[in-house]
Amino acid sequence: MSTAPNTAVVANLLRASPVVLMGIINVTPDSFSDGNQFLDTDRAVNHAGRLAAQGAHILDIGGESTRPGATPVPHAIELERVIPVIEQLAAYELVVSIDTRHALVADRAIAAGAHIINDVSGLRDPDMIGVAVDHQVPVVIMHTPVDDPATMQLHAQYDDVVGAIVADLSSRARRALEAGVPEVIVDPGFGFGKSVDHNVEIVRRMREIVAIGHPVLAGASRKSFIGAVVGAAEPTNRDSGSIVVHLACVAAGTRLLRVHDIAGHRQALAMAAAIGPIVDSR
Ligand code: HH2
Repeated sequence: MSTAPNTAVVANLLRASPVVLMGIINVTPDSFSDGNQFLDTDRAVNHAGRLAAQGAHILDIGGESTRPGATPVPHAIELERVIPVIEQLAAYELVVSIDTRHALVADRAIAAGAHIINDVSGLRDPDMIGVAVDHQVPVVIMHTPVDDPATMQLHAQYDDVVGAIVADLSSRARRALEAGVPEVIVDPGFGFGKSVDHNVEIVRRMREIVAIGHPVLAGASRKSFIGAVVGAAEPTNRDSGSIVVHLACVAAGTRLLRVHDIAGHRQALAMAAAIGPIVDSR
């Protein structure tokens, strides 16, 4: 099945809502928080439906864990995991993103009904930009110092972490737009080749990433730096810390959040909105 391209899918979501929530569905045996919970297609589809009912605007389907130390998954396995889920979700009016570093997987996922490419490698696969241009789909470009989850924490060394992220995302975004990608979202890549202090500094200086001028996505949900700060070893016990990080990002102008706990984030954002404007657009 293929869908008509909607080149402004993210712009439309951003027009309709001050903050766009992307719900995480990892169809993997080994993701750090929900590994093995949604490896079964029906379970993954049901979870996606639950997140959509709770208010997720985008459902992010991934078939390869990229947690620190993870080993790569063959493309065939990644496809086996994600395609049946995307095909089922395509039957509903849901916006789906494919969380992959691989152009082949992105291409097949879009043909199956996905609308957005979410690439934690920042479009390093030489064919990825071509896939986005051919299908006219938006891309999320995430910062990571190297495209290698197994070793990325060895590269958590920067003179100026935010300066490095801004320079990297700016040039990758420019290249994608010049090649004809219709929409670009940038993401500082919480936890990808960053120490606890780096991640906290990114939150503190989020305005500098917003100032690049593209919509910003933050994906700190349940990550280990939150566990380190709050003393929660179990990822599912990090939702309160995740909400605080994400609200701080939103207050600095971040417009998209990639989260496990959609219901909790909806509640926090509704309360924040009742107090005052939640996205600082200065
Ligand atoms: N983080 C993960 C995966 N995809 N995409 C974006 N844009 N930003 C992120 O920060 C991001 C991402 C890693 O988290 P998760 O999918 O929950 O775990 P795992 O990699 O173990 O599957």
